[in-house]
Amino acid sequence: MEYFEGINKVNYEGPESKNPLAFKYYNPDETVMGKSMKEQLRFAMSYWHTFTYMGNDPFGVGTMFRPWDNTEDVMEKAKRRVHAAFEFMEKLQIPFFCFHDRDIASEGKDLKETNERLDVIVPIIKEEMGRTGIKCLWGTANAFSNPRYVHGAGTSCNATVFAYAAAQIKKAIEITKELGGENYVFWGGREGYETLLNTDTGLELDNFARLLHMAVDYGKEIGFTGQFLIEPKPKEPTKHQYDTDAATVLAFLRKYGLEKHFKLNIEANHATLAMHTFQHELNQCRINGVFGSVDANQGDSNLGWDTDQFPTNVYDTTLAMYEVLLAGGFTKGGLNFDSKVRRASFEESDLFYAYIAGMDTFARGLKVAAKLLEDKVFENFKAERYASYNQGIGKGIVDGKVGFKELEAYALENGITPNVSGRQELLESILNQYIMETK
Ligand code: XLS
Ligand code: NI
Ligand code: NI
Repeated sequence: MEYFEGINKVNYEGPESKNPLAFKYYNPDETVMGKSMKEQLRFAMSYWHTFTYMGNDPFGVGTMFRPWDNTEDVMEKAKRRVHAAFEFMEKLQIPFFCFHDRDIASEGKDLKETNERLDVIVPIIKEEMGRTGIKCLWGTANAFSNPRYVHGAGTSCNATVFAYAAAQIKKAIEITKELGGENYVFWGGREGYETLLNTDTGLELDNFARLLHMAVDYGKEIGFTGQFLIEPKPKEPTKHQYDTDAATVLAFLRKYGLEKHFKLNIEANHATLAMHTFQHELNQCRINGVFGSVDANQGDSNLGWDTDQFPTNVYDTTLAMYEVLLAGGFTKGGLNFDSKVRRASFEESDLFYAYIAGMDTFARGLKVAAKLLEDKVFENFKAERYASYNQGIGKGIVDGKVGFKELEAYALENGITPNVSGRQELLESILNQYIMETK
């Protein structure tokens, strides 16, 4: 059965095309910095936003009535979603998908039945992967939706809930391995607090680290070779999420000796909720050697919550891809569209327009970023700006050859050489020129 009737495979037609169902900038086979765009960008579909989100919001029920959901039988629905998802990815030439355990099969009456449901669906997904060549970028456990996680999962005050979460994550790692997932993600949905009046943050964080160590140990035990990732977010659903931003996560990983086992999955809208730019979060991962993967989306600067919109801002994708390229590009990670169509964009075709917009925006960002790097626009400027550390007293500082006494003697003797302008506006106008003129 075909779910997206009347929509054919989406192809690259170039920037002159007016066809809404064609790529204008994403040309999968075109080489950019030594790799095809397909390899550079490693696009992934999010199973949840694309195949389980119905358009519900805090004020109203779903607006999206999908043809694949047209059955009361939950397992039949789960199977139809698999077929619809692979038809969708094939038509959009998306090479990867990401999923939560509960996206692919809903929970049964108990853990045993829930796991049995997964065991029915996973082989069907595997078969579709074999048929299409589409791969799994990452899997994760949804340890935040069910009411049992009201006080958290790994950070719950209730030890039996901790045990249940561990059991759920164990199974999620197993199925991610079974599907050849290249990464396994932790997003601590309810790992945070609403008030310190009832919260032992010390114990909660220790326990969360214990859970992550158990996951790493179990992954080794079963031969899971994927990369473990942790995804920062500052707020939502709790008032304060422990994994607030890249710097906070890094400090946590280092405190508990987890930094060798984890890299970060940076989501654009989470960066902006933390009052950072998307580029800043990627930059912090890069300089600390923990850049892993990206959840591609964008927020709305007028709204203070996680809107998970499809990315359409070329300025942001350019600067994000600039950091990704500086980090050496994606290895196991990729660009997962953790993005959802607006509630009023309820037709199936909107899913296609949304992904095309997101893929084209990142493809364009990649090309501009590559050109900026090739021409060393900012790199040359930075090299010049910090040149005083290459010789004389600057070199002494960098090499650890001088201390306060030598520096005092130097300052008394020499004073300072005059500062020069940071040239921000000039650099911004050059960036604009590259965004507008790069072919
Ligand atoms: C929610 C998160 C979630 C993770 C996976 O805000 O972004 O979608 O990516 O659990
Ligand atoms: Ni995400
Ligand atoms: Ni988000």
